[in-house]
Amino acid sequence: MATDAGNPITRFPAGFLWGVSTSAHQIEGAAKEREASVWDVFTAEPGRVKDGSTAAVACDHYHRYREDVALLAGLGVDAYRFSVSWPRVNSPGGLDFYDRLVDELCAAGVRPVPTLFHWDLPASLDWLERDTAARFADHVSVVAERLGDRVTKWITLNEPAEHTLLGHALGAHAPGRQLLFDALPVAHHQLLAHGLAVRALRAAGAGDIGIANSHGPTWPASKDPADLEAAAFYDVLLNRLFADPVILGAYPEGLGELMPGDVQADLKVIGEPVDWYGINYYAPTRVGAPQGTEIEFGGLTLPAELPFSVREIEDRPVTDFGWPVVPEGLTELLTGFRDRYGDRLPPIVITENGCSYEGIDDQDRIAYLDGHVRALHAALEAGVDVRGYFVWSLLDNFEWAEGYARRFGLVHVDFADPTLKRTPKASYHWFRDVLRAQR
Ligand code: GBH
Repeated sequence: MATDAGNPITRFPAGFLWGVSTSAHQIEGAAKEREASVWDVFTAEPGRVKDGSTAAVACDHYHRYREDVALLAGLGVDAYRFSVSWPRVNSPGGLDFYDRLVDELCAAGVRPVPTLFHWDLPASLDWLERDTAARFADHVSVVAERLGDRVTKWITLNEPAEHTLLGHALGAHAPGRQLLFDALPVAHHQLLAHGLAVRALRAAGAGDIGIANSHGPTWPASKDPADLEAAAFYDVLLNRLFADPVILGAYPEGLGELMPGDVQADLKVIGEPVDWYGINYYAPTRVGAPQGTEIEFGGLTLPAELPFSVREIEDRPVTDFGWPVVPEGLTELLTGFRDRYGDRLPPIVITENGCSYEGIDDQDRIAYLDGHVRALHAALEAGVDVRGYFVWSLLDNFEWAEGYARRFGLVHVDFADPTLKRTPKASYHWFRDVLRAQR
């Protein structure tokens, strides 16, 4: 792949927040020391996770967090985005773990940025139930009360879009439901949970609040009206359905009517102002008119009855996951957000960006990240207010339905080794040098 790697990356504004991200279920392990989540239940069902693995041990971060914080300190990041496991917080001693982690981070000079929900819902709860949103607000208050003296930057939810789509519409993720459009209440209840969490955090005096939403440009398969219409619909479902209510306090036209409850009243909660808006970016999606057949795509089976079809993006390198590498898609996405939301758009933080490749000398990951950091700078130059960038991920980890087969880490984890040996990859050293040059 052609890259500018080698030429230094332009300076970002002073105070720009550089970080890396992880999530609890994907790294912590110590599953016996907490309640079960929907992911434990799902993983136990045969055939759900491709390599048959579980996250019972994962990176054993729960016991090895000191070593991982040392890796963060060595990397020189400003901030670390991790998630707080709700089932762990519900369990005796669970909050103590996050208390220790936050202390360790603060001592290392790394700013803690917790996500309060990253897909590991307590197994006793269900996003089809409206009450789950209220339960979430209670969880948030408990965590904020305990950590709020040291944590000043918070993320409510991770990617309610993917949790709705993969978990409840297509059944590829926990809890494994295939409701297609009947999954829409799951989106609404998570968005309501977000709004209630913002209120709970404000009530606790917590500082800087955002969300981490999954977004990417939708590229129509052609200029044919049927393709344009299908692509516009996909864009509404994956992008606007989750951005509009948070940023504008409104659903895209036609969708509010499909949601449960007193939607207008709920939108007042959902549209509670945030301090910043987090975007997880991986790749654009090429979308065309339905083709009347099932589609195998990116490890998913998309049913024939969907009103769109997802197509390959050709002429692009792909990661080991098969996702196309399109750095300028990030610039396009961000300028598109600025154009769509204008003055209503809060400052943006890229809360995830990364790729899966094998190997410790991971030059392909360096090329991917280098291209995306440059594309981010191009968005800044185009006038988009971007305040931070987090790489997914610090460690190789449990990649959901793919198990341990996909490696996103800057640090390699040897899952065959009982000590789960961590080895910084070439990309770790590359990112450390990028950060040093920014100081
Ligand atoms: C995130 O989800 C999650 O927050 C994180 O937990 C996870 O480990 C990480 O990403 C890596 O997967 O086939 O080119 O159209 C990302 C959700 C859904 C983003 C699929 C990319 C399709 C890419 N992803 N999507 S493509």
